[in-house]
Amino acid sequence: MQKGRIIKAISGFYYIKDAHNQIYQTRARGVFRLQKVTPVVGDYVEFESDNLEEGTLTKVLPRKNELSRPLIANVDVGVIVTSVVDPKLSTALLDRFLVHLEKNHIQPVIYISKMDIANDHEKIAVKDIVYEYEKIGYHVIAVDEPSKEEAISKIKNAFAKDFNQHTIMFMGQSGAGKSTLLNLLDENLNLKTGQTSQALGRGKHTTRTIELLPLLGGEFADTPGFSTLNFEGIEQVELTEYFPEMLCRRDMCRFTGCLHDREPKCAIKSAVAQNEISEFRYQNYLNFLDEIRQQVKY
Ligand SMILES: Nc1nc2c(ncn2[C@@H]2O[C@H](COP(=O)(O)OP(=O)(O)O)[C@@H](O)[C@H]2O)c(=O)[nH]1
Ligand SMILES: [Mg+2]
Ligand SMILES: [Zn+2]
Repeated sequence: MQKGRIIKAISGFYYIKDAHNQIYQTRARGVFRLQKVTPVVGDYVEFESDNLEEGTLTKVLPRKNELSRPLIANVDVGVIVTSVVDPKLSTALLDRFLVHLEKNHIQPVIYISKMDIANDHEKIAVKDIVYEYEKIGYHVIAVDEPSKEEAISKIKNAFAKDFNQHTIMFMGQSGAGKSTLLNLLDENLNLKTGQTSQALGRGKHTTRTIELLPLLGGEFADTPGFSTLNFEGIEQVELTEYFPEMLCRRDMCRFTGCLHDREPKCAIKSAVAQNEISEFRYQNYLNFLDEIRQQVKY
């Protein structure tokens, strides 16, 4: 029995990479159909093979997480790419991505692009935002260096620890700079930039297969993730868990199950009043809560 990880899946074949970076072509044993487990890219698996072309995938090991669009398992880190300008930075969108990452136990990293074309006013606004997210405990990367070489080396260093031995997904609005960032991190990737087609991948059925590729000591999925960004499957009471600065204060609310909305003696609302929780994060939270309420009506 051998162990490895599925890095690619095409028409019934699973490509498994072992600890020595050897890639085996395998097929899944029929037993999977009975067990209702469909192996996906990112799965850690057991397999049997005496050559590189005709292996048998025998077992899928337990998953840490599992995303449906794109179909991938065991993602550790989610890099949210958001530009200062063009498109303008929106904390509402950023928080939406953060909620989805938190829900799936994926460690977020926030990368702010296009610092080089921001004016002084915009740069100051970004500093405030960076401060707020760092206060929560998030890793934020916003590099503002006049020289391109220095900027690149700073960005690589900033990411190094997040990437080491990890599986990374990139997400963010179309045009935010995902492909540009990936090209900076690995010039051999040569991804096309300025393409608007992939957007969030929403709706469009794409036949493109996902593949895990090496990047700075980790692996990344070449399809920037999260197509659906609504709050389907998230309950109102659950939302607090995805705002770390609220989660750690929740037990101090007067009522269990407090939604921090109209309830009295709410620790979250006091923290907002005392500037310990930022007003804009709380507003985004309330808007998301409202959206979840509307969803329930269906
Ligand atoms: N000046 C500047 N332009 C950028 C930066 N990042 C991306 N762009 C430009 O923004 C556009 C969209 O970038 P792209 O990487 O294709 O975004 P994606 O849709 O998220 O993959 C392209 O024209 C890029 O050249 C940046 O940090 N600085
Ligand atoms: Mg792109
Ligand atoms: Zn409360």
